[in-house]
Amino acid sequence: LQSIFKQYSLKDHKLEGNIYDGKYLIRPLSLKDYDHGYIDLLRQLTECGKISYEEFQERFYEMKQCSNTYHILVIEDMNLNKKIIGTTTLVCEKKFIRQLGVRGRIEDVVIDNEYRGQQLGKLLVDLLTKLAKEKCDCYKISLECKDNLIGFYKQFGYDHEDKQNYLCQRF
Ligand code: 16G
Repeated sequence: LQSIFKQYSLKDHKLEGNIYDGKYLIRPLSLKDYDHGYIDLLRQLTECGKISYEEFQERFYEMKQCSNTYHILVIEDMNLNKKIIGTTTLVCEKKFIRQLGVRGRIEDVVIDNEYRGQQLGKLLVDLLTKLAKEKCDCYKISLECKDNLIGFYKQFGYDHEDKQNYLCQRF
């Protein structure tokens, strides 16, 4: 991922290496982020329950072992004790269909309430969408969102598909 950042150029945003605007560091999730508010940030999206460091570590390594599958980016506030203030995940699901195709999913997009309005979410979603297309060879990419965010995601090319419905069952 580091090399992607270096090559990546955005028309509307500055991204030099993996430093954005001199204030934020954009990089893959690391184990240390447990102590810098990563789980609390996820709580702004949905419930997380109690997660001990050992549990976090176990899940982290489980994901890491699935090569080229979980790409979790975080944004660290370099001026505020490395606090994690944004995250987005790209999951690349391997398939047999579509000539051993890969399907991308954008998941768990969260920007801390206090950091909204700086286009940080846009940066992460744009970056991971391009990564899915250009580097992970996904044949399609999808996401689920609330009504009020449809406009936000449309700017990256996401839209309703006539031939598909989103069905869900909760346990
Ligand atoms: C949103 C998220 C999804 C997340 C879910 C959690 C995006 C684009 N979508 O739909 O990734 O997993 O919320 O809500 O970030 P839940 O706990 O009710 O499933």
